[in-house]
Amino acid sequence: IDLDARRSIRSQSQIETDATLAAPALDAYAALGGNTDPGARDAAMRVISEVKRKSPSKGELAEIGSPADLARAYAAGGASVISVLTEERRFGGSLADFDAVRAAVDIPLLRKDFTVDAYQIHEARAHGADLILLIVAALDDAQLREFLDLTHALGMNALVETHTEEEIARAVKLGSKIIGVNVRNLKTLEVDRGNFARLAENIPSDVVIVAESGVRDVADVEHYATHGADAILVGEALVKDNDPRAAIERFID
Ligand code: IGP
Repeated sequence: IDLDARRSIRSQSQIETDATLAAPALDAYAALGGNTDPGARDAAMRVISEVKRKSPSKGELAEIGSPADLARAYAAGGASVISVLTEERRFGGSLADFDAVRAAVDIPLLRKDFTVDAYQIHEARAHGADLILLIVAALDDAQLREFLDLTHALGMNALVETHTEEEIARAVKLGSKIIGVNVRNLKTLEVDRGNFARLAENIPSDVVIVAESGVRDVADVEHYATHGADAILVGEALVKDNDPRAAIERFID
């Protein structure tokens, strides 16, 4: 991403100011069923439904005419959080998509992008985000700690994405409250749902566990639920469905 171009349009100090002016962030941890007292948790499955136009592995997924209409269908179906991809080059997303969804629904929103600079965290908050994505594989411990602290200081939560036992150990050590286990291999882009059970075992019970990628149908949801997922993150299957509201209803039934 061209952060220098973004900074020349809206300076670092301006974005920091704008972040403080946004309406307070919603509690995505609670919306996903999280509780610092694990005994007080319910067993319901939560859905993070994603506005996703295209992907590096599949190309164009769906013609999304109105991200706002899609988001309203997601919320009506019972999604707990909506994820909006803002990465432009590979995923065809934008902050304009995010703004349209923010104006349309009042549930917590995930600004889904590759976070590599604190600027993007202030920017997410300035646009009304409640949750941001931090990918452990792309950050060292010092960055991960700095970004988590900033996210929490701005009142938001982070979805901390992992792919391996080592990454989970780092995410836990640094105090992540919401950990995503992405079963899509970063190098081959292949989905291996069988990895989820082994990985999720290593996550403590006060952390919200999100199963990411490859949810096609109710059987996949049940698979992830059986192996400890508190929530699922679903993109492709929902944007391709002509009735995404009904699809989410089936997932959380
Ligand atoms: C959704 P799927 O298979 O339901 O479309 O996957 C989500 O997990 C995927 O979009 C994703 C992603 C990411 C996209 C997971 N981590 C990081 C961009 C960046």
